[in-house]
Amino acid sequence: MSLTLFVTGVTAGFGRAIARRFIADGHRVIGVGRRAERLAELHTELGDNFLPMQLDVTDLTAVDALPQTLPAAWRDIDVLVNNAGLALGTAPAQQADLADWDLMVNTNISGLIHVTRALLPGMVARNKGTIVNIGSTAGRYAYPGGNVYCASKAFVEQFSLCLRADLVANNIRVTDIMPGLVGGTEFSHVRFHGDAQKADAVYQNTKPLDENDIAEAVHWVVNLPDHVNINVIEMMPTCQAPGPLAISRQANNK
Ligand code: NDP
Ligand code: 8X3
Repeated sequence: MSLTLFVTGVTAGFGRAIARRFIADGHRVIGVGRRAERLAELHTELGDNFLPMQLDVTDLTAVDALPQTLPAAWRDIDVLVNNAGLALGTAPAQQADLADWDLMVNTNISGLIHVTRALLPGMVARNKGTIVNIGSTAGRYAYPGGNVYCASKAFVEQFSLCLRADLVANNIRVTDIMPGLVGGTEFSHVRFHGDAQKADAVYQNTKPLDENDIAEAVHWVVNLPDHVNINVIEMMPTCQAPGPLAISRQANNK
């Protein structure tokens, strides 16, 4: 059976790999991103099973209007993948740029919940659907400079679990996939505002996950039998593990 997916953040990284993975299986993907030229390239590559949609998920008016603005033949969404998101900066909280904080909240939280709220009534009416939210290990394991990014991904985990609580009688599945270190995407370039040296240093001497590992996890979750819901997947490369809690050792500690 061919599925219709709505995938945010399809112009790079995980979202693009997810679109490719599902279209290779004969499914249809509505792909959302801000960069028109990337969307056009993907359309050329993937053909008419790919519907490019230039949309900024922080434009909440446009997002809220989705049920009316989607082409009629593409309105019955089977799978929503809330993937669009970003980290900005690693400054400690007392020095962080408030504009960075606001954009992370507006994208990772407000964008995600508005897209969900726009598409959910259709799923409920059809008594069918799967929502995959892309969280992060950052939502569980605090690290210096993670502040609002980590908190936004903690939101994604609890929102996902609460969606399940609301939807338990509606045959709608919800999964939060929380990857750790993933290389090969634009994530760190965005986080360090285009500083390639800082971005590359994140992955130096590691073998991180890549975007296809995440696409494979999404594919697995979606293709399980309807009665199986995976609540959360926390995935890391083998070279990464949760670390010790921070302890400040200073002679004058009180
Ligand atoms: P990339 O930066 O490679 O891709 C992010 C995608 O999101 C792009 O397609 C971008 O497209 C889109 N996007 C960003 N802001 C908006 C917006 N306002 N409206 C619409 N689309 C938007 O990142 P990744 O693929 O690595 O990350 C994808 C998700 O996974 C994010 O939520 C990230 O937080 C999360 N994650 C990433 C990890 C990693 O290590 N890479 C690990 C764990 C989680 P455009 O610029 O064209 O709008
Ligand atoms: C991305 C993983 O550890 O860089 O969500 O925050 S991390």
